[in-house]
Amino acid sequence: MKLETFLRMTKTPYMNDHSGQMSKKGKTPWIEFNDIQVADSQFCIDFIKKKRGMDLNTALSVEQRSIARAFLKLIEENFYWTMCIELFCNKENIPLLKRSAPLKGPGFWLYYWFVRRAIQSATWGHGIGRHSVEEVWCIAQSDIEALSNFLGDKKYFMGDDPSEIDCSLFGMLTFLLVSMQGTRYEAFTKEHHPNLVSYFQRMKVTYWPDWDTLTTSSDKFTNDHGKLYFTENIPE
Ligand SMILES: N[C@@H](CCC(=O)N[C@@H](CS)C(=O)NCC(=O)O)C(=O)O
Repeated sequence: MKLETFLRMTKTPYMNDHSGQMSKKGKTPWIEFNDIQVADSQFCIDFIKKKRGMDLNTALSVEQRSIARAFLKLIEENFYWTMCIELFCNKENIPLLKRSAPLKGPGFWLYYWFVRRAIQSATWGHGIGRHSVEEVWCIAQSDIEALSNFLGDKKYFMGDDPSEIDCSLFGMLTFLLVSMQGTRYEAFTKEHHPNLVSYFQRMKVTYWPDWDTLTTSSDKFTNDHGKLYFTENIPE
């Protein structure tokens, strides 16, 4: 979501591949430009910025860039893991996972065991996975509060105009408000931090006018496989 929102924001034509193939680093997302492969959403963004000679952060002061960088890390290196832990390590969310898992029936339990183990191992190394699920929930609430307080009533995270951090924030809010529907994470955000919800809706309408088509026409997204996006519907 982060990378694709960036592509749309910068009107960069792109083609999706939802085959699920991981990058050489074993992660997703990654891009291929001619014969060059770039892995990691931020490296992809930096690569495209350089190739196209563009920067969404030019209007930001040095101080604002530092703040954006700090929030980027809060979103991607901290808050992201709280959501992974809540989804896969809080048994209350098993019904939600069952509805969205790629494998149904007995295959679900294999999927669940595999992903849960991967998350437990990754977060143990990170450190956050050494806390209880309830402690992680407290950390998440502080992150959501910090994001909401900094956003305030601004249109975009850093002010009146969009900048790079909006791609990451929107991506992670999609995880929070769409993929985690029905969880306490979503409920808490809706009840206590509605400005994040309005922001999410604003970003969605602006950069994803085709949201409904994309999310309702196929649960495997195979429909847009191989389709070239020119993103001409996106406003300046
Ligand atoms: N910092 C990386 C994070 C990528 C990442 O963690 N991707 C997850 C999916 S959202 C993944 O590939 N997980 C598979 C794994 O860790 O084995 C980025 O922004 O690209």
